[in-house]
Amino acid sequence: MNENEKRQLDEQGYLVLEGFMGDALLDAVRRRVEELFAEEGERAGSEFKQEPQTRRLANLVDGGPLFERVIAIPRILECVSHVLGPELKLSSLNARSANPYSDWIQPLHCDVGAIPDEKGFWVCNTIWMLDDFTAENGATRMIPGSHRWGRLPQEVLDDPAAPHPEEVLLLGKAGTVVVMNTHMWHGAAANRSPYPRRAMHCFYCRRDRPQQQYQKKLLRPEVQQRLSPELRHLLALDDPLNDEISARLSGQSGFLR
Ligand SMILES: O=C(O)CCC(=O)C(=O)O
Repeated sequence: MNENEKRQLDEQGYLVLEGFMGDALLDAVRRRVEELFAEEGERAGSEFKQEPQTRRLANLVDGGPLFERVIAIPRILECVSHVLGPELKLSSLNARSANPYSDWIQPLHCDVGAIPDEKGFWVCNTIWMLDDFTAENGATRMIPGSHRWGRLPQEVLDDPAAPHPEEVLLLGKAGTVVVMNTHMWHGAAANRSPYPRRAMHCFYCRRDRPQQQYQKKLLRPEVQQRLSPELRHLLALDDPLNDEISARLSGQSGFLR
């Protein structure tokens, strides 16, 4: 990372990497995500979370070797570790597609309701644009700098779905990846266009905090068996601390809600 990138992430809370995915990766992720939406049908995302007028997929590391590559890209991990420090792990890998002509506005939130603690930041998401993000199609709204406020939007705002005076829309071309300190207030806007607006969310957290999706419970044994030591570490598959905190908090479902 160069100094400008570090400053942008520190001060604004997000960093835009234009064209990061390249055509081949973008095509492959789009194709696999649509296959999984088709396979899972009505129940897509239901094991974790369903949202009005939105298609969702959860537990994507289980969705094919492509995703095992995505979670471990060094340039992305470098940016994420700038936020979290070197002791990080995958929290979850999801996809989200806002339906055409929807009026659903996702309330401003911080991921997993996280407030920075005495050690600092502990959540960092990356948003992978699978379609262009435009002013019409439900781009992510963000409040730059709010990762430093130490408050959750639902504690402070009368209506977290209402327009915010400091909001900025995250616009960009398909293939862009945005590294986002998700203590920063954010939420998807309404998609008023005729097309779906798709994104993949590759979400990381500090190792001393629970995973949003307890990978050891959720990944099929045959997937776990083929993973390299580096991936096992990133997914915290052999980590007693993770077993203690993630297993305890997510219970039988494996999902922290
Ligand atoms: O897809 C987006 O624009 C953001 C979604 C988001 O923040 C979430 O689902 O928690």
